[in-house]
Amino acid sequence: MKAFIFDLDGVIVDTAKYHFLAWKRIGEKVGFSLSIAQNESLKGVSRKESLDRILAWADVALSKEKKEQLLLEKNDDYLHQIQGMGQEEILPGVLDLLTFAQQNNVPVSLGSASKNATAILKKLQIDHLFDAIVDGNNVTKSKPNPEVFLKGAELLQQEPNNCIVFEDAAAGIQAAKAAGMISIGMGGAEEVKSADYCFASMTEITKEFITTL
Ligand code: B16
Ligand code: MG
Repeated sequence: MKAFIFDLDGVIVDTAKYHFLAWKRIGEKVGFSLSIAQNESLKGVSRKESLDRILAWADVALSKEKKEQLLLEKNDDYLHQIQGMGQEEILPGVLDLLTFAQQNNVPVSLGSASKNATAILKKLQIDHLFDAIVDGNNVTKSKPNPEVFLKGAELLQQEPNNCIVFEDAAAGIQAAKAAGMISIGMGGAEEVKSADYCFASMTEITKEFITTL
């Protein structure tokens, strides 16, 4: 049986809307209005890299100290928004797939760019369903670099071509492909159509499909 690597934001839980709001407010502080399309391209991208891209779009140069301050403000805003988050926010079909994995001895890793990933998995009460967690705290290169997924495979002691990556972002699909893994694009956005397989929701992924893979 193959191993599963799950992205977090946009695959397990829809935290993308909270990231968007927080980045939009940071953008406004430097006189910039972040569009939905621009936000889409930030999905799966690390916090620091996201700020750099926003500042480049805004054509604004800031000192290192000011950037650090904005990064803290963005994260405080985001954490405040997800404060009350619980199991009810897990996206449909996710618990089923994680349970299927556990019952069938399929190794499971998280492969997320978020530095808040472990705290979020705990809030959702599903951290015990992961054999390995690789997140923004364990990697030096942001998706589309494959580091986050390759580390996940290593921790699970799996060959990359034996791993299936569930991703909702263009940068994540590129990372999965660069890692030599099977990619499954989630959410139905145009940006993930380059994945090996695409599903609007995890409820559409049948056990037969997984077994065939
Ligand atoms: P944080 P993923 C990514 O998570 C998000 O898609 C992206 O919007 C965010 O900037 C990044 O995590 C960093 O998150 O600020 O919490 O460290 O989709 O790779 O799970
Ligand atoms: Mg994501």
